[in-house]
Amino acid sequence: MERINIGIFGRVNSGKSTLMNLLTQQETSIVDPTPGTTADVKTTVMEIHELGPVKIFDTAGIDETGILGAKKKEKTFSALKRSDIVLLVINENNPVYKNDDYSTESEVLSFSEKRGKEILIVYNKFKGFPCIREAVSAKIDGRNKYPYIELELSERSNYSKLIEFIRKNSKLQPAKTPLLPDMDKNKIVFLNIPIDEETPEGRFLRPQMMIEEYLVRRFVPTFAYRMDLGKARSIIAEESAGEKKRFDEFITHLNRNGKLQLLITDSQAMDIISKWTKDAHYMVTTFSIVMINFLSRGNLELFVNGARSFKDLKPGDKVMIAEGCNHDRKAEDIGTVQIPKKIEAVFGKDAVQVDHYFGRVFAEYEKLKEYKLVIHCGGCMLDQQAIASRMEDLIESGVNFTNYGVLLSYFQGEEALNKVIEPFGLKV
Ligand SMILES: Nc1nc2c(ncn2[C@@H]2O[C@H](COP(=O)(O)OP(=O)(O)OP(=O)(O)O)[C@@H](O)[C@H]2O)c(=O)[nH]1
Ligand code: SF4
Ligand SMILES: [Mg+2]
Repeated sequence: MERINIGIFGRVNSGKSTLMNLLTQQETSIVDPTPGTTADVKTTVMEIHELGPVKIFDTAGIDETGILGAKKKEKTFSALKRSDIVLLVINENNPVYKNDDYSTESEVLSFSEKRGKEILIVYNKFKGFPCIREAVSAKIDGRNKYPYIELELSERSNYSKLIEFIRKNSKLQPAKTPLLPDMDKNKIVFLNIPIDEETPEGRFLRPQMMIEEYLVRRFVPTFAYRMDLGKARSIIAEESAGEKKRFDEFITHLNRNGKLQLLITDSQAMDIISKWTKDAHYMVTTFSIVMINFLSRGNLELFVNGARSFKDLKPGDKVMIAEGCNHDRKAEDIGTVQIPKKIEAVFGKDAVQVDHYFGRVFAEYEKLKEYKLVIHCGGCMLDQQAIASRMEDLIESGVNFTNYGVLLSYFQGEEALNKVIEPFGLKV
């Protein structure tokens, strides 16, 4: 689901968690006078009637020092990168603020500006203390650029004022990137789902479910097919011929009167699909390409350019393979087996170093520069903001990036690559 991400930032004890609880109207985060109570990013998703579906991050104060402070800060900045709206909380009654250099606030503001975030300032008004908002705001926002509100955050009845403040000052709407280009309701989309050993029983994988639901919801008929990849790749001619015959018969049957409009395959079957659909008049693409185009908000072209830079790799270069989740890995896993094998076949054993990053944690910003190419999965377990944050880090670091589906198609030649990006109006 496409949501707006709202991140809460500021110094320790400024009232960030109190703000989280005011927004969610419950004890989502622990609130305590001990500085540094929130150590990790606390995430919650909810529907705010006036704003729609949102994801909210409560973060650790970024003014904490020491090794632990640095670790917390890194997590906080990772949430900042994924936020659409930045709520900067300032405890306007904190006497420390009077003679401060405001480096904490400046750091949040300048980074947020650089990354194009919407910035809103929340002055937390602790009852009974003298207010120094004007003095503070003159220093951090002299030109009154950012919308601000003064509120006692621990007062639950301030909920409506806070929501109204966000709603009034935010121009954001959840992005509406179509998952697929317009499809004809009277023609079929063929879904090739090989179901390998890694596929959990009882459900399809997220991209497969999302695409099937998206099409059926729009009255576009789908045909789900399980290709036996073992047989299709078999060195026993009869076995592969038998599997091809089964595939061809279904395709011919479905494609009577040109009724087949698109075939979407699992990326790992691209070696077979590109051969077996060479002369096809219907379009072909992969689940992972559909996903990365959607998650990158239509920026598939950047991933195509990255795939084409594969040929420029040289011995001694480093490549990163990044996946958005941790899953059980079996024999023919794309990230740990298929792609590293191909790299070895092209550049020689140990010539190009391959590192892996799995899960929500992406490589530290400083480390990214070491890589010549980042190869990312479909990213179905991540949201658009997480993909955007990774892409921005990579673009700033000057590192090329591509995606499983795009690269595996590129390995089949330029013609195969053109074929899978054609549905998105691209051509190399
Ligand atoms: N009276 C009053 N107390 C508040 C208000 N906001 C926060 N506090 C108190 O200030 C203390 C810190 O609040 P938190 O919300 O935990 O602050 P935080 O920014 O999340 O702090 P860390 O997680 O340590 O970074 C708690 O004791 C809160 O009860 C307020 O509006 N009025
Ligand atoms: S996040 Fe990546 S590795 Fe995990 S299931 Fe989705 S596409 Fe596969
Ligand atoms: Mg907190």
